[in-house]
Amino acid sequence: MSETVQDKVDFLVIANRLPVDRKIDDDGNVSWKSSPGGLVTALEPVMQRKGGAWIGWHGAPDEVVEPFHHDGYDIHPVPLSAQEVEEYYEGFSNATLWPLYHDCIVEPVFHREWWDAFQKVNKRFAEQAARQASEGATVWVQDYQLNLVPKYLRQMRPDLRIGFFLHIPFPPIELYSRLPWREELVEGLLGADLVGFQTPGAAANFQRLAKRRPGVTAARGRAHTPDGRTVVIRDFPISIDSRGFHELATSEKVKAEAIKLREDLGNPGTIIFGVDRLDYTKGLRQRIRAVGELFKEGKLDPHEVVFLQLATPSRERVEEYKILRDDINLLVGQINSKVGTIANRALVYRNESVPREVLAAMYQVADLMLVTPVRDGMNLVAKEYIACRSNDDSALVLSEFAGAARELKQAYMVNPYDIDGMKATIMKALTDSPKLKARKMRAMRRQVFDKTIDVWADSFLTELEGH
Ligand code: GDG
Repeated sequence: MSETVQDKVDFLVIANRLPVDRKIDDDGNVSWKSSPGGLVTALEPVMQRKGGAWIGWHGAPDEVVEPFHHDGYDIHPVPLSAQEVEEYYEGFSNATLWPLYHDCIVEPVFHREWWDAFQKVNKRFAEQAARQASEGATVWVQDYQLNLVPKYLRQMRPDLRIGFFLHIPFPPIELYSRLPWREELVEGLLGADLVGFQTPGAAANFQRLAKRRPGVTAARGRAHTPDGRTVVIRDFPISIDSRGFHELATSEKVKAEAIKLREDLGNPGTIIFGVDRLDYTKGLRQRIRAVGELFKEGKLDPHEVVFLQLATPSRERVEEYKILRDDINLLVGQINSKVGTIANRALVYRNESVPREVLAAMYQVADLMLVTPVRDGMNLVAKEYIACRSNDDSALVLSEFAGAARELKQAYMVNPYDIDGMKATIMKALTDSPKLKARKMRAMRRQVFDKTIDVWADSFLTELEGH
């Protein structure tokens, strides 16, 4: 396979971010390392097989980076100015679409300048793809930041096969209709041949909207457009590299890390664990309140039980995320001042990102995993926990509002808005018989090892290429 950047390729992925991070060593040499993540793991072999290219932003504003070849495929960095990062990414993507698509948990902000930037940047991504795609190539567009790319790309290159996958939920029509640019965004997705969602409910919401467009008919997962095309609308629940996670979690390095972690936590009898990006969709306020109350009421003994919550910093320049960070700090402080012991804290809160090995060790030591989003497209953390566990005496508490709830049916389900219900379910999950817990874990493990990330990628691409 060629080591230089190819002129045209048959397979392209377009995502807001590139799958690589820049590393600069002490002598100033620059290299690019694959950023570990489910999507990259799933798509790397596909691109190597097809000779593909990945189009995305490299992460530094106001900088043009030349295309380069990386690990068997081409990388085409798309430049963004600092103002575009603010308006297209932090603004329209993360303060308009993100809250709107997550059921308006916080008020979406609508700014016309952000919309202008969103269109401009989406056009730039589409132009880059149009230049790089060979005749009849397959292009796979990822996520809400690039909602308009399918339509732009179709206009530029009608010969292409275009797929789009939305990683987050798609809201009901009543909420979606607030968006001043609702027609344009639906048209944007209808430029694709295949539009994939995490759940059938999200696909149905989109189909209902598509049907409202003039000249469009839509039923049973197919929309027919006025220009004579058929757009397939379907769910493709995303997953993880289950075997990869399992191997990592059972490696000697991670086992040693787990022993150290348990010691650092004071060797408690029970460890309850949560890990999320610090995002208001993840139900952190409700979860911390519920566990805090259980400590205060004496149902959980702080000498015996530790609740470890890792919250990875995220979108720190967006207003709602600053508010959330302050709220959580306050809540954690209040709880620990009431129930922490001199020897240890009941609630160990870490607002940082940790290496994968450390995260795997945390999954390893967690007797109970709390995944309680108020809305989530899928939630990979729930699946990672299951994949990392070899010990059956563990339990997963899962929000019914995570896409993962459709697949991990044996989890202890909660409505995160119902604090009392969540407290009761946490106690049940801690005290149920080992036999029952083992049965649940085994059923979920089968699910997670059957439906892996490569099954997801293959089923999407098979559907797209058969279009
Ligand atoms: C979006 C959708 C959908 C977290 N902290 C650390 C760390 N992580 C990793 C986890 C997991 C990933 O980040 C988070 O994935 P989620 O699925 O839980 O959530 P989002 O980031 O909101 O993802 C979601 C997903 O897209 C895929 O389609 O499931 O619904 O919102 O992989 O392990 N990884 C490391 N250190 C950390 O501190 N190494």
